[in-house]
Amino acid sequence: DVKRTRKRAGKPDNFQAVDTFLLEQLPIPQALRNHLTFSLGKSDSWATSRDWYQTAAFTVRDHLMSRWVNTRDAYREANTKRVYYLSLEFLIGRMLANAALNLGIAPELSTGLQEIGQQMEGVVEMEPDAALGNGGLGRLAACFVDSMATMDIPATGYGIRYDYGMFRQTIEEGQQVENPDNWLRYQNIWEIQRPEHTCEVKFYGRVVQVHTDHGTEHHWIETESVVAMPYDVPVPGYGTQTVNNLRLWSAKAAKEFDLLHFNQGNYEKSVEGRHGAETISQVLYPNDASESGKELRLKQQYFFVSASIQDILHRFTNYNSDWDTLPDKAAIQLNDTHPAIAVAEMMYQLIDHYHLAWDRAWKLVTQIFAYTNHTLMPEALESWSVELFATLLPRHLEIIYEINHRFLQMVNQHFPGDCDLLRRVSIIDETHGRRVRMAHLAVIGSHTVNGVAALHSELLKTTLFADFNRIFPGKFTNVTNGITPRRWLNQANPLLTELLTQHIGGGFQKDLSLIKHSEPLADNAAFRQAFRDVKAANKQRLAYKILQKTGVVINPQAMFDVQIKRIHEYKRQLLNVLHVITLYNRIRSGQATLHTPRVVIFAGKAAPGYWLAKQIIRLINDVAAIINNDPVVGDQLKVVFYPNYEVSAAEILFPGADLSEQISTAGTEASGTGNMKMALNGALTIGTLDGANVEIKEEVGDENIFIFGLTTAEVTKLKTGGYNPWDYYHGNAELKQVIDMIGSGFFSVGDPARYQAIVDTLLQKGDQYLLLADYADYVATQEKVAALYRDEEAWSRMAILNMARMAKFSSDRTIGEYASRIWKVSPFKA
Ligand code: B1N
Repeated sequence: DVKRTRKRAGKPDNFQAVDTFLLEQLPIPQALRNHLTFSLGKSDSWATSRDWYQTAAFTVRDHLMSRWVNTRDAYREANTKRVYYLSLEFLIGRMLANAALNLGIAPELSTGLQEIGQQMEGVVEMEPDAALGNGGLGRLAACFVDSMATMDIPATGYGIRYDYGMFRQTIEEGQQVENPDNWLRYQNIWEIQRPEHTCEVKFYGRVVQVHTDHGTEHHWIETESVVAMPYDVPVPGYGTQTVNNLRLWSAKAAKEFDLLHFNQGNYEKSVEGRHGAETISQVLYPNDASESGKELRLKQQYFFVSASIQDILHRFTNYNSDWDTLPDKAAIQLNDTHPAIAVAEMMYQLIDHYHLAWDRAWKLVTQIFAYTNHTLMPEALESWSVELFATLLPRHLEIIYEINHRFLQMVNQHFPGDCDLLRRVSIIDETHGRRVRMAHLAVIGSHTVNGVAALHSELLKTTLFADFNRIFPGKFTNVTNGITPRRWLNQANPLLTELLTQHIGGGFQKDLSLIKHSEPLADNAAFRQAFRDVKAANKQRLAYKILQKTGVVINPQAMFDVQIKRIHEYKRQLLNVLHVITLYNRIRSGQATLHTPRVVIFAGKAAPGYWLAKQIIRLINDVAAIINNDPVVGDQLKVVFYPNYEVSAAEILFPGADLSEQISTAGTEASGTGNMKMALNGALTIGTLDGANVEIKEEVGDENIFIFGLTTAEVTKLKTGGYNPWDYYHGNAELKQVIDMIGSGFFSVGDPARYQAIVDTLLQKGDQYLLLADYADYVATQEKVAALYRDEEAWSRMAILNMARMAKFSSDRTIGEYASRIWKVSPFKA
């Protein structure tokens, strides 16, 4: 290829092999010492813990660099088809230990640090989490890039380099307080700025039509520009030379400052414009499964989408000349509708910039894009007012109108005269003011739309996208979520990894199907004891962290009953609280003679604007304060709210769990992924038939999971038949007592009205998530859980079977399905 040859010309054949070779060959202790001196400019008598972390990070980075360079060169050389994963969130967490693990140098790094007097555990802790995501959706993207690299799939992640990630949560007087997450305060060793790949992104302005010999052209003029500066983050695969790229865009002012104002002495005004532009990538929106509707959020979406599409098309035109081959070179996955404007942006670039005809461009678009839906919750479905769109992206609004016009014409041909159908499927919602429905744009512009668990994907076809499923039969499919066994087994649980390796050998990190070989060990008493010893050590580690963070002393012998996820009414942390108070009442009244000691652990953040979720956090803390300090209760029951749930906290919490709480109202949780992490780490699940719980039950067997509550069909039936929570309240004395205690200030002494709103959602406001309907079955099922826990052999047997049967939930399996069924890409080894 001509252009490629030109790019490579003038460089000797051995250009890259020369200096990188030596760095990787250096013994790690020596590499550490070198970096302390030459990268940090320190001697070890003055080195701080952060210096040691940075020293270790530089050392590990040396082992990444040549593989990263080689992977990129090899993809270019072969001009291979690539996957582009567009996501507003990548919840990566810490990178040092993960990179060392994936590169296969973790043991050497650990001993190397020891040789110079440092402990791996302490060094690793100095790294701030990359918290560029809210919860499951963002963490899924991080697991996916790990799996794509591990499976040698040519892939790039595109996202935003937020200056501030997910807020840091502290608990003050029982209440959530949000603190800024200044994660870039110290040098970020895992990113490399690539100024040569900056793009310009335009906003505002207006569109004029220009008539030329070739037809009408649309010129978007009088725009305001922002510069998109890319920062590349290496993504090393496990047990492979592949290191893929995650490209995160940062917004920079197009003009550094306004010289006119500067020269007039108005310094503040001279940098004002810069501030406006640079706010775009300043902070992650902290809403999980609900939309903000803010202009800045749409700006963030368009900013990173436009830069990414420009980047993708530059790469394509550098190595290809025939536009019709674009779908053979690029597959773009939309992580929810957050990047759905990419459909219009691709049309804009192909038509206005590269001068393709509409039909040809549209055909390409619908061969390139695929869209993953992550939720059915109506409050999360994105729509933007037409006015906002017209102001911010006038040309894109025109394009969306044209897409819609042609789509509705097609629908009208297939379903003549069905005006109601046209109204329902239109991209423009006209019910309350005109709004652009991003999910409709994503569905119409994609060749495939998937849900994230079998139940969720079925519900998409029968509810949210039922009309589209008639119009586009075959477009909808399921790809069940998964988690990476590198971070969530090997890294988070080294003791379990070691035990498994002793018994079934290594290799399950890269091929989780091998873990099924541990199944027979469930019947091996010695193994069960060793498995319990591992769990006990992990609980000890967690108990110590809990003491550090909360000051609560817990008994590691007690059952660790864990619910860790975003705080949301549909996830029903409140149902868990009702159970906790029920146990408390039974202990106080002496009914709990055969009580199984429990520590009920909660963790999770509430969106700052979600008042009721914050009230739930406060209630948990108030309940904890009463129960934990009641001498009658003692060690039988403790309640813990673990602050600032983040990836690095999850790595301690999952391995320490005995019981996994997955108790959302059936039909509301699209998948869940914490459910998989907990079972893989040997916890038993108490859960509803919701999301991926359904498939976990299929894998582990009905007898190895505690399922309770209404099914999705029963929820629908109960709601349409007229659900009355008061019936349950009056029909169950224990339930009534619990709710009355919350409502009368038992847990908020001196402020009895504090939890009136919570009680009202359960009674006056109809209990939307059916907590009262599921309460009795939940409590009864918890009794079975408690009874089983008293039989430690039976419990461990079941926990081992859960772990051994989690193979399906590796994100490698998930990515394999996307690659073969949706992206049509094959592994490519550099
Ligand atoms: O995506 C996860 C699923 O496992 C969870 O069940 C699901 O709740 C989660 C708007 C979301 N759905 N929607 C979001 C996040 C941020 C935002 O601004 C919506 N997150 C999920 C992975 O599939």
